[in-house]
Amino acid sequence: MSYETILVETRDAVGIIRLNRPKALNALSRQLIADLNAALDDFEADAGIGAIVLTGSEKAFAAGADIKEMQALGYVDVFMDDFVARWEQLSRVRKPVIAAVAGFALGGGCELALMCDLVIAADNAKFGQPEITLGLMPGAGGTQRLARSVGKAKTMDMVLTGRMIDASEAERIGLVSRVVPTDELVETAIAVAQKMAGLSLPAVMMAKEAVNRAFESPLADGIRTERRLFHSLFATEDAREGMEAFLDKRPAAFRNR
Ligand code: CO8
Repeated sequence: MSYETILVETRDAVGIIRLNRPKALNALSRQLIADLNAALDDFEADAGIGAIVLTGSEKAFAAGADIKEMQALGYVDVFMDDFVARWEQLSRVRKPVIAAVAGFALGGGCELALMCDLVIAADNAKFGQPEITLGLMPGAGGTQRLARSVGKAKTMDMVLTGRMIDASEAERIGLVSRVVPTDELVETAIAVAQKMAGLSLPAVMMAKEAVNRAFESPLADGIRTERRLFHSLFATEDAREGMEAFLDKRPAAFRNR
């Protein structure tokens, strides 16, 4: 399937989505979000895909919502259309999604990265929530996911001033998992995704669900969810195989991946 604003490919069991509006630094237009959602749906439904990588170009992961499109909108337009809701589809994907971020990840671009399960950054990456400089504020989780991810001090600093942070600061504050040289970014992200895709998919999906509960529920509820999911994995053939393989000192051959 080909799209107007993204490039899609698969590498073994990994689905790769590359945002591709180079002239607008991958600004997140209505069309781009529609294309992204369609590609995510396809990978989610494809039993052969175990993990997804979302990336952009070396210059920009995404420079935010498309300001040219937004500029034409009034309150009733954005309220009735609720276009932010469509962006949230990424946060509902059940398979693991890795953001591979080089260049600018600003505004909605930073928020999109925050919806992914882990962010791998190139050493030239820059993260920011500059909406305040437009007379706006973050609208796709930038005040919420960012605060839960890096805490109040850095979130207020970024959201109230629009200050961009570089990759090393982003790693220091826990916004990104790893920083790698720019020319190794996509291959590193694909290798991490391949590692995940080689494991038991139900276990990976349940582990993702459990970690995400930590951001949505009180501790006791999160622990209970974790316990129930942990118990349920004992019903899978993959868990039998994983434990047996360890004791046999051989690699596990998971079937549900
Ligand atoms: N929207 C539309 N076009 C953009 C955007 C954008 N966000 N960012 C860059 N572009 C375009 C520029 O207009 C320019 O186009 P043209 O060549 O036609 O003039 C082209 O991309 C290249 O940009 P620059 O010439 O500005 O490149 P520089 O290298 O000089 O600067 C920057 C790069 C610093 C990234 C600069 O482009 C910039 O500041 N961009 C805007 C960043 C921004 O403010 N982002 C936040 C947008 S608001 C937002 O994301 C709200 C999300 C809330 C959720 C909403 C849900 C829908």
